[in-house]
Amino acid sequence: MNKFYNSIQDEIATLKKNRNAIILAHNYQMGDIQDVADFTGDSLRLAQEAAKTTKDVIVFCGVHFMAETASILCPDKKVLVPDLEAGCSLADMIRPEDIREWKQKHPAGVVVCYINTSASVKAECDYCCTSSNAEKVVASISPDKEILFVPDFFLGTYVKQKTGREKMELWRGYCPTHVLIQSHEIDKLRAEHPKAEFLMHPECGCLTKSMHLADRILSTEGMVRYVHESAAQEFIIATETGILHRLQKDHPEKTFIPASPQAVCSFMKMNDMEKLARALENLQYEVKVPKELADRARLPIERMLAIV
Ligand code: CIZ
Repeated sequence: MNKFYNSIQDEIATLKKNRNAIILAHNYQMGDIQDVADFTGDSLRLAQEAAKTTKDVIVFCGVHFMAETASILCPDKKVLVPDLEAGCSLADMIRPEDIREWKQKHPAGVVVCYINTSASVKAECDYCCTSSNAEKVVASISPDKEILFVPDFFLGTYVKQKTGREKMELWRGYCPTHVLIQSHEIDKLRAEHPKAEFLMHPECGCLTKSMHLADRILSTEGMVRYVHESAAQEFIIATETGILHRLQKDHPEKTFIPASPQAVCSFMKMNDMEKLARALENLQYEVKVPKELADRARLPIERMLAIV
């Protein structure tokens, strides 16, 4: 922290004003970052907020593919990330050449990619989706079409089951954080908190075993909305633990129990207040998707937005 400021929060607020910047924080960011952000949300909501902003600079506190999505949707803005190393293991499990290879073998096939993919993978795909709209996106595709769903196997399994789709191939990618959430932990917590509602993210590795137990299978924004409307006082939350800060802040009167306290994404936690301040001070580190790539990657995102 610079000695001219009383606190790092003060420094960030002053630099943000001087830079005419907006701070966007993903639901999995650390609490102090969520608290200084202008908006906290899932990657889609944040990209939409980015697209609407009149500010000159967007500081995206999340992981790299999220900043890329913001850059694709608002090519004229300066999009910054506090730490360039904050990647996504799930997004790294699929490459553009994997999609091209599948398309060569299935020329009439359609590829649906989860938002957790790089811009270069999105550029090869037909539709993009998030965990809140994957079912609708897949359901909108003609049933005679063969689909490849990438990269999350568990979200794909859930969507395949919900849509009853037969010709749907699933890539075997997974989120290393969500696979840490185990069925036996959930069983134990449910026995200890019989009145708690159990909300599960579709990236959970134990989804196939515990799907029937979940009161709702939801994206992080879906969880935020659901808790707001539910009369329940207690919730077991099966996703990355960062979301608990937002849920607790929105509803101090309710109790939120992480399904697994170990479900912490180390990439998400690479951003911190000091790095956020330096991002604003030095306008670092810019994420800019080159125009030709951005134009191709925007297409599957726009198709998704037209459906949901
Ligand atoms: O779309 C997102 O932000 C992710 C990765 C998860 C979620 O459900 O919010």
